[in-house]
Amino acid sequence: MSDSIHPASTSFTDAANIKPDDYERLYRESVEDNAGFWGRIGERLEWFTKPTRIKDVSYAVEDFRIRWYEDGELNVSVNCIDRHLGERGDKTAIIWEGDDPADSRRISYRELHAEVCKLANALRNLGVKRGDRVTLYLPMIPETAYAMLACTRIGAVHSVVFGGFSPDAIAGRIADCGSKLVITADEGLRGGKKVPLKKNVDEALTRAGTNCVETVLVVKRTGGAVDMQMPRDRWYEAVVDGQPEACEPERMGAEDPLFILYTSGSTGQPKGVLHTTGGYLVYASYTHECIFDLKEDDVYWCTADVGWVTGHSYLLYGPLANGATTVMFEGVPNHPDIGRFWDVVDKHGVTLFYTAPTAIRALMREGEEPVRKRSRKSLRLLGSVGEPINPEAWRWYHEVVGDSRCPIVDTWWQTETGGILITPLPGAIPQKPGSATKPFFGIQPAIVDAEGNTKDGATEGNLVILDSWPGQMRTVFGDHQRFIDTYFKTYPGRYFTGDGCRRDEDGYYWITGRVDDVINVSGHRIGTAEVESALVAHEKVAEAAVVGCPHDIKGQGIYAYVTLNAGEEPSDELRKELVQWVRKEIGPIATPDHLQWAPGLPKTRSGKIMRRILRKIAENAPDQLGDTSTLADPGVVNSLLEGRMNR
Ligand code: 6R9
Repeated sequence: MSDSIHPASTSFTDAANIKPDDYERLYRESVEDNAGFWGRIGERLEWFTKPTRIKDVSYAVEDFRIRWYEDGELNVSVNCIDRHLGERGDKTAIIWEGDDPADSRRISYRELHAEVCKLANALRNLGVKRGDRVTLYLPMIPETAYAMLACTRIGAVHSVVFGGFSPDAIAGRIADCGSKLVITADEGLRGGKKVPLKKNVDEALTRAGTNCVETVLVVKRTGGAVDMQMPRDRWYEAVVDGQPEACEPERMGAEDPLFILYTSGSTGQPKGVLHTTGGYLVYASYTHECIFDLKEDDVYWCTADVGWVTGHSYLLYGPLANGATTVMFEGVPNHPDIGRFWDVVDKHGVTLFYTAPTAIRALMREGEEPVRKRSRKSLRLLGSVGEPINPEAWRWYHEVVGDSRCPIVDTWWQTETGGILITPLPGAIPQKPGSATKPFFGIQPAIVDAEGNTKDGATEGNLVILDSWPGQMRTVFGDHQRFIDTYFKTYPGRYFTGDGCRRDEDGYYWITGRVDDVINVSGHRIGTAEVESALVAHEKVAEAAVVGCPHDIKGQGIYAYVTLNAGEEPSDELRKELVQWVRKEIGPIATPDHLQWAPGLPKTRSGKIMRRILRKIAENAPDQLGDTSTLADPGVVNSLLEGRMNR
């Protein structure tokens, strides 16, 4: 049933950017002459100096390098704004839809240019130079787009920190990249509730390692009271006021850093994924045009927050590089009511809609009525990202949201990949509910077994990518060795994705989820190690082990096993306290769904926690525990199974 095939309608296909017959041919060309292909695609950008050296890549650990368009020079803000001014100056670049439905604005490319230039000038005046890092901790407001683009204009490297992260998490990210300046807002507004952004920044800046910050710019969003510490803190409006509406763009090398985005891995603290200028923009813009079948008059809406990579590549950079109209939504899907998404679709005539399975499942639970009540007739394509979409949710999305009229692009990619790697091309590749389908141009996926042997045909195993693409991350900021060790050592000569994958007899790829210690909660990555270290930082906790568990809405939930210090007694109060503690240490997205007391944890004789067993206990699948004979103390398993019942 889940293998049912959905080709796009002929009316969609006839007008599609990539036609059914084009895919196989273009794909073959793109891998046979990879550098030639990307050389041609690179011409879509405006370069100060055109690149002649297109690709220089080696995945060999001893001779490692990833370079694209190396000798080219360009500026991202020029590509996203200036070059559209001639023909699209009055076209709407950003439709901003506020938390309150009465609050919305349209910003033309010309206005965007003026705002970005003013802020870029202000940043230069504040001493921000090419290569300096700037941390953004902002809600979904136009100033956030201005800030990202203003950084690119002057060659500063932005690090956007999601507005749901705690002061500790912000501090860690500021300290790691040594930010000179932070841009935040007085408060954020989501679902009618205020989020104390400036206060969180203030707290973050009292932590160790954050004295690199010289200036904090504060956007007035709600007008709520904040504590301005002079001379460090400055109002955004005040520094921007009176600045010239033109600003000389920095000529950046294609391989100069563009941004850092922190993401969770299987070990240690989040890593600063670094993307560079030329390859990233070529890849984000080209994938956006092909995969969303972008046309000049489309109104494109990606519901992701700019704090995640999807908000970087497919809310901001890809669409603006393509001269598109992109919707930026400040609110949440259920405020003022559960029909908000479809109200926004009707209000702005959204044609291309891109969201996450967790949102679809949450809306699905509320029934068809709120969707059917809205017209949605403008929609012509739907997209999904962040986690595997279960076939039931896919069908609901297709039949109810899209009235069985819109193709669905189930796009698989990662923070590390910069852009989409496996996806349907909507007019060319028939969809199967739950499958990300086929590789994008130039992408060579392979499935390997635990030893790294390539498995051919219909098979299942770990997903690797054999060759580079322009949007690939270049390093972990400040720790290049960690980059190589994390992604290129497990299977030498190949990029390891961390995902499991099945390939069917039609060559379609089905992502089965992470095979490492990363939990995907509502499409957001949480490292088990991060939650564990937050828990053990509590004075009463001796040890903690965290695994993912199935969750109807979130996809995966967080299941924590906690061993208390000798003399401490488990209680419901302490359980609540620890759950709150994790929220405070990392942020609400890391809130454990379950917390079980564990007198002992299942460990091998060498002391490694056997998470496989903890996962099965969390899933309540005691019959699938597998071999427990290598445990130092097999008895702990029974006590954990009993503990689960009494949780
Ligand atoms: C873009 C983004 C990456 C992880 C990735 C995988 C999961 C993303 C998916 C998907 C199945 C899809 N993932 N898209 N799994 N189907 N269409 O989400 O980046 O936050 O770094 O997460 O998300 O497990 O490895 P990021």
